[in-house]
Amino acid sequence: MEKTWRWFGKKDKITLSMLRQIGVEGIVTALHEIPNGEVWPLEAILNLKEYIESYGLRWSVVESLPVCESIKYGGPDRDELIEKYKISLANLGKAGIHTICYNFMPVLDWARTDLENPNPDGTSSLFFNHAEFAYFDCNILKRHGAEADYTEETLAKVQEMKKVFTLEDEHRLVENIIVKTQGFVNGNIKEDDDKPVEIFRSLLALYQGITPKKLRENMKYFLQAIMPVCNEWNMNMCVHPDDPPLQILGLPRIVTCDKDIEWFLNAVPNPHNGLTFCAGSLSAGAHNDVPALALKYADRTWFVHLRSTDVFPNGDFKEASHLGGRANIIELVRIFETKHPGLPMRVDHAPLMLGDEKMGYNAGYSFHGRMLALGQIEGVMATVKREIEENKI
Ligand code: DNO
Repeated sequence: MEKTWRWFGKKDKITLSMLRQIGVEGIVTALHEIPNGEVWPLEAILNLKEYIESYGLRWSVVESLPVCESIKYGGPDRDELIEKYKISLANLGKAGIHTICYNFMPVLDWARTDLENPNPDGTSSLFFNHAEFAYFDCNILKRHGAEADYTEETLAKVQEMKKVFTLEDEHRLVENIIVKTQGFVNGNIKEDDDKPVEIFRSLLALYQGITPKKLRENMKYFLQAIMPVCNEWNMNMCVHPDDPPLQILGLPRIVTCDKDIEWFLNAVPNPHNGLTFCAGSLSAGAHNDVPALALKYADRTWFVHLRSTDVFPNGDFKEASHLGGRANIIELVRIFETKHPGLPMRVDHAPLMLGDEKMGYNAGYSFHGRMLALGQIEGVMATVKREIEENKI
């Protein structure tokens, strides 16, 4: 696998020369300054590509070329937006960048309730607490009918929280769930927006009446429309699974499990329509057998995110060590190295450690934590390489 790293552009405090020193080969990035829905000009793509190459690295993957909400819910301007998307894709193809990560999650990209959940060793990790999420949904967002989506046990915990939660606790949940985890990935809510909850409510309203079936139709419509450009420019589209792979906030979520993946791959049976195999997202659903999914979908995978989670009996989950948790990364490396060698791979969502917490990195994208994880994965890759050379697998 190619060792890649998500880098947030020239403003990222983690510089390309630092990445070169720690053995990174490929860069995963985007033209973050271009608002969602606008065309990515060829010149801007080439500029960034040359900059990356001047450090002896390559621009391996675009993460993400965002799909606008209107394409997802099927708004009146979706054809116009798809045309723009096609131009951006062709420009990336012309520049020699062929792997595109995107997602089809309505409104909320990934969701966590705690960005610094302490570990006994002094590091901290990302955490998803169902009861806190329910508190946000029922008491802060005040979504109509939200209570019906939670178990009695969870609602009882929400009642307990109500007795002790301060405004500060509520602010922290809003920041974690819809601001700090979202601003840098999907642009729906930015760090300096003063009324994030109101903005979020109006975004949710766009999906009223959009069933999973409708969202699937819209995904198929989008994929069918862009496939001619993908064929022409050899563009591999790889959808990121929903994170967590569960139904949340009454929104339709359609990339959560084996059946979902099978559906979208068969709906548009072109190899350019593929998957970002995010081991961590998939592992956060107790219904997913992650190595079995890797075996089944390795040939339609174009990009791999390696991370893992521990899922607790009540469904809460925490980001685990890259060598632990339920994703089984060691087995995943074996599967991808034998079934689809050479795929770009990046580590994801590592702990905050050794001063990372003071650096203001984007949530989940620490330096020391990711560097440690990359070292661990390199060790696994070297071991698997040896196993292959000695015909042991
Ligand atoms: C979170 C990321 C996601 C991912 C997008 C891809 O850390 O894995 O935000 O980049 O969903 O479109």
